[in-house]
Parts: sequence; C-alpha cells; structure tokens
Amino acid sequence: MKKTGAWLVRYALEQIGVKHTFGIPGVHNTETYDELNRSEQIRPVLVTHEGGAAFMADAISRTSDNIGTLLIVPAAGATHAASGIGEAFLDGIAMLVISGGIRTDSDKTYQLHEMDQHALLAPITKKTYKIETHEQIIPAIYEAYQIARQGEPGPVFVEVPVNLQLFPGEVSQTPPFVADSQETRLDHKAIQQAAQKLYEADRPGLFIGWGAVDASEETVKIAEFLNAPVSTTLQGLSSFPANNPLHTGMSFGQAAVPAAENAFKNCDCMLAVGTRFSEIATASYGVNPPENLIHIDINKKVFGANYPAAVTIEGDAKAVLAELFKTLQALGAPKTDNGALKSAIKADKAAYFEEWFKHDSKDRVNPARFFVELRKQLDDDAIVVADDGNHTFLTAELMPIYSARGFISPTDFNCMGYCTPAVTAAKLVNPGKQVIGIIGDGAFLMTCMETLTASSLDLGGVYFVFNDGELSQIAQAQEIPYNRKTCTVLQEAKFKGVADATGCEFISIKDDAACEESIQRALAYAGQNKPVIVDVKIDYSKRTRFTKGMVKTNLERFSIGNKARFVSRALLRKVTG
Ligand SMILES: Cc1ncc(C[n+]2csc(CCOP(=O)(O)OP(=O)(O)O)c2C)c(N)n1
Ligand SMILES: [Mg+2]
Repeated sequence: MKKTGAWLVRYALEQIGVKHTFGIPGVHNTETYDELNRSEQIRPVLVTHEGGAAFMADAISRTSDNIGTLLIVPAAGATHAASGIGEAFLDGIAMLVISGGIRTDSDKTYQLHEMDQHALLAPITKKTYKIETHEQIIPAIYEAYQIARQGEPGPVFVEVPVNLQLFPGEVSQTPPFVADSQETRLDHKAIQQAAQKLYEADRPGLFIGWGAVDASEETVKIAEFLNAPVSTTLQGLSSFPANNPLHTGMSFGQAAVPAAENAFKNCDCMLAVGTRFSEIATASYGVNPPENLIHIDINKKVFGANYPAAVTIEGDAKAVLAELFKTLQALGAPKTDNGALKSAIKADKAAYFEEWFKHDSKDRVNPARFFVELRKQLDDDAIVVADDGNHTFLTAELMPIYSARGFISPTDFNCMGYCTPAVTAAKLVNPGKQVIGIIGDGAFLMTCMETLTASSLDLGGVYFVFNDGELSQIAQAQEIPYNRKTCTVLQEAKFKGVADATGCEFISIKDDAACEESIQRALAYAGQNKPVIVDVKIDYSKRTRFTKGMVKTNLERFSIGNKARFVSRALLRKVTG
C-alpha cells in the first residue's frame, strides 16, 4: 500500500498513545501538522518558543503516563529545543523528539535548515534516527518510544525528511503497537545481603531519588519496618511523602535541613534508591554515606561512580523494594524505639520553621510564611513545579510535598526557564489537580511567554514569581568573595505587563499579611481555568541550609593557598568596596 510519511507519523504516534505534541510548524513539517489536525486523539500545541516546547514535553512525561512529544522544524527548532532535551537527558525523563528534515530527493546543498542534527543531539539523547524510507517510519517511532522509556528513561530523536512526509511511498504493513514485555530479573542474593545489613544496622537510613518516585508505597513500608529516617534528593522530593513522620528533608549532610542532618548523623547503613549521587543531590559531594551503602538503581553505571557501595542491586525500584521488604519481614520483627526518632524529627522540623518565622523580612514576604500558607491551601495531590535558583531550595526546605510526582524541577542539567512552560503542560494533562509554579524572576523572564500558551488553552496554572530583582542563587555566591554583583542584578520588569500581554490574571503579594487572601484568590482564578501570574515580593535575606552548606563544603575543599587568596580578596574588597 502507499502512504504519505505524514500519515505514517500520525498513525505511529496515535498507536503509542500520544495525546499532545509541542512545537512550531515550518516548511519541513506542515504536512505532519496537517495530519495531526485531523487526528481525534492528538492535539498539536503551538508554543511561543521551542525551548518551552521541550520543557512542556518533559513535564508531560514527569506528571502523566504519556510520553512528552515534540514536533519541530530541523536545525533552528532543534537548537531552540536543545535546552529542554538536555534537561530530560540528564534528569532521566522520557521524551520523543520528531523533527522534519531537509529534502533527501534533491541534489542541492545549502538547503534551508541544513545541518547535522544528529551530531548536535547525540550527547543529549539515548538514540537518534534518520528516516530514509517510508517503510522505516512506523518501526522507528515504535522503537524510539520504547528506548525512551526503558531502563533509565531519556529523549530519543527521529528526523523525518520533508519529502517523505509530503509524498506517498510504499509500505508493506501498518502494524499496531505492541509493547515489548519488560521482565525484571531480581538479584535475590544481593537483596538478601541488603536486607541483612539493614536489619542488623543500629541506625539505618534511606536516601531516595526520582528513580524511586513510583515506589513510595514500598519505601514507606521499609522505612516504617526499620524505623529509619528518610531523606530525598532534590529531584526526588516527591518520592517520599513529607507528611510521613520518618521523612526528614532534602539531602543528609551539612547542606541538609536540621531534621535530616541530625537523623543521619550516625547512620551506619544507607539504602539509596534511584539516585546517582550527582552534584546537586549531594550538595557538591558534601555528604558522607556510610561504608555500608546499599545502592539500588536501574542504571548500573551509577554504582560506585561517586561513592563506593557495599551492595549494588540493578533493577526497577518498585520491584526490588517490594522483594526487599518481603525479605526484611522474614528476618524478624519490625524495629522500634518507642517513637524517639519520630519525635526528634518533628521537633527539628518545627524548630527550623520557627527560625524562619523569627527572621525579620521587614516589609517583604517571609518565605516560610508564604509556604506555610500555600501548603495550607493546596490539595494534597497538587503539583508543585520549581525553576532553578534560590527559590528552588527554599521550596525544597519549606514546602512539604505529599504525593508522588507532586514536585518537579530542572535538576542535573539545571536549566533556568523550565518552570513556566512546565506548569502549563502539567496543567494540560492534570486538569483535575492544582498546578502551581514557584519561579525566580530571572527564570520567568526567560520563558514567561508560555503563559500565553496557557491562556490560549484555558489552563488554570498559578505562576508564583519570586520577585527579588536578582539572579539570587548566583548573586548570593558573589556577595562574600567579590563584594559586588556583576550581571546578577536584574532590570526591573513589571510583571503585570506580562499578564496583560498574555491574557493572564495578575495578583501582587507585597507582605506576609497579603499571603492568605492573595493565594486564595489565585487558586480561585485557577479553578475557573484562568492562568494567574502572582508577583511575590519575596525576602531573600536569609540563606537556605543548602546554600550555606554547599559554600562551606566547597571552601573546605580549597587548598590553603587558594583559601588564603579568596579570603584576602574578600577582605580587601570589604574594606575598599
Ligand atoms: C540557562 C541557565 N543560565 C544560567 C544559569 C545559572 N544560574 C543558576 S541559578 C541562577 C539564578 C536564577 O535567578 P532567578 O530565576 O531570579 O532565581 P533566584 O535565584 O533569584 O530565586 C542562575 C543565573 C542556569 N542554571 N541556567
Ligand atoms: Mg531572582
């Protein structure tokens, strides 16, 4: 039979369950856009910038069962999208990137959008496909989809030349999609060893990353059985419910909140699941996991990469943890300390909030007051999205997350600009949940136009812009060593203007007293499917534990000579200004 490439792309995307594509049309993909326009299942979503499209696709994969899918033009679309593709790659998020390609039936070169996209995208994708015939289209998209989701997930790129999309070509069959069965073989010997070590430990602890985000039922059972404290990575903030009394906070070293730092002080056996012990997860490698480290991950390359492990178990977190729990139960009775650990965690958490409440935010918004009010008003299953900056770590320390996949943020690629498009997309696929963003003003400036995409689709996301007038995470790091803020003080922007331009509601929160009513109003607008930009005049004068701890870790690592050089420059500049 004869089919156009555009028809084949649509058919394959429908078969794998795609519901939305994100991107901008150009001459190399309008034929496929036109096909999607006829699809009853797929809605092609127009964005304002392909960077936003890629962040949207990423958020689709993080907050739904669907795979985030891009439909972009070659070269210019791919380079714009590369930021979001890179984020998905380093954070282990599935993504399907479909781009048009230049004509392969022409003998001319210097074509429009001609470049080697595969060389560009190879380092930030699991695989790239360059389609050569109509016959290859369906199998390539099916395979790309499976590769994107199998093992440690990531983006896969498929280039479909425009001439194949436009013209019919011979295909022998159009098979339905049937997923490969993924059987997990469990390493029973290692699981037995792990259980033994955990059961015999005096102070076991759990460190949980995004890789275990769908296994929180199992981690809760194990933590409770062992009466062990639990800390999470930044990306894995939602992998363990913060309202469980064994939850301590993010990380566990000197950059962690006091509840986590104290609970893990004498940890003699650590169960780490779905984390790579990356730079962010460890606050610049400032943690010291015990010798008895049990490391579970679907990607065996992470074992021993940064910290040696006594036992490693390769496999899906949910399956391995379910078996580990059974094995633990067979060893004896659950551990107990008559609630001492839980009381200590509770007291440490309360004291940390007290410390923040006591901080004088003058006439600006105290971050702890803001987050306490927000938590009070949000549903337990709300989705909180953060961007990258000081606001991210404030969110991590002060905003407890209760539901799995209820927090997402750009982590290891650490790309500013993620949050606004991600809120828009998360709301698109989670219409029944509240979706709110915590966005630095600098990050908002990068992608704020994706609130237009939200208003055009009647998506009631709430965009809380933490307006401090600075690129604070960096400005804070400049303050002591340089005593000047080169290029980190932002030009004043009037965010009301953005709201007017994009058809969003606008609310301004100037002080603590305004938080309750303003958050209520914002959530009410969102409930009526109206996107809302909330300008929060936040106070950043108190540092997070993360920032303080990380600075300390890095300084401790400097050689004496370099330490002296930095300290003397800081002193000199303090004197000379
Ligand atoms: C694309 C990109 N550019 C630069 C950086 C470096 N960077 C990390 S955090 C940060 C500050 C972010 O400022 P803002 O969005 O205002 O958030 P704040 O720290 O003030 O909360 C910068 C510039 C980055 N992570 N990503
Ligand atoms: Mg800022």
